[in-house]
Amino acid sequence: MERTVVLIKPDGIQRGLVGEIMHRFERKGLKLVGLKMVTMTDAMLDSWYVHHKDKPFFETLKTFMEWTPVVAMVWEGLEAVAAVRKIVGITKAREAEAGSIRGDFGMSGSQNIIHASDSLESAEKELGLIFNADEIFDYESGMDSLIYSKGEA
Ligand code: FUP
Repeated sequence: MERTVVLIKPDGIQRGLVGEIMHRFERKGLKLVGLKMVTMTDAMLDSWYVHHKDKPFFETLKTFMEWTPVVAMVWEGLEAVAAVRKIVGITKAREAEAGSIRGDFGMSGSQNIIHASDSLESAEKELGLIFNADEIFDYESGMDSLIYSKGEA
């Protein structure tokens, strides 16, 4: 099973979208294995967004991400990285598919409500930046046999 990291960004918190967003992942059949609020620091964001460090929007992005705490979650499931990215939608929210979180709730390409890991490698790195080992939970979910066929997962 894959694990992927999701952040509800400060605009998602301010707009009261936390419950709505979590509901979508739950209904999909993903399993919640980590959840906390965290204030992103400059050092965390330098590492988190290292691929954007030379972009003109980098400082604005960091200021935005430090506006309020974020809600950080780890969701687990079969090919969870790709499944979660689909639910999130593309970066520029005003062009994101209707039905996706960004497509349904956003207009901006920077204040776009939510982050989701874009690969297994990113998920591992992001999980390490935010969560301690004892904040990730291994447990039996009664839902698993309803969500997946025998042997599928
Ligand atoms: P995504 O994986 O969809 O979150 O997109 P990226 O990793 O490319 O970008 C990370 C964040 O940088 C975006 F969510 C918002 C911000 N960004 C901008 O502010 N302007 C841009 O032109 C591109 C990204």
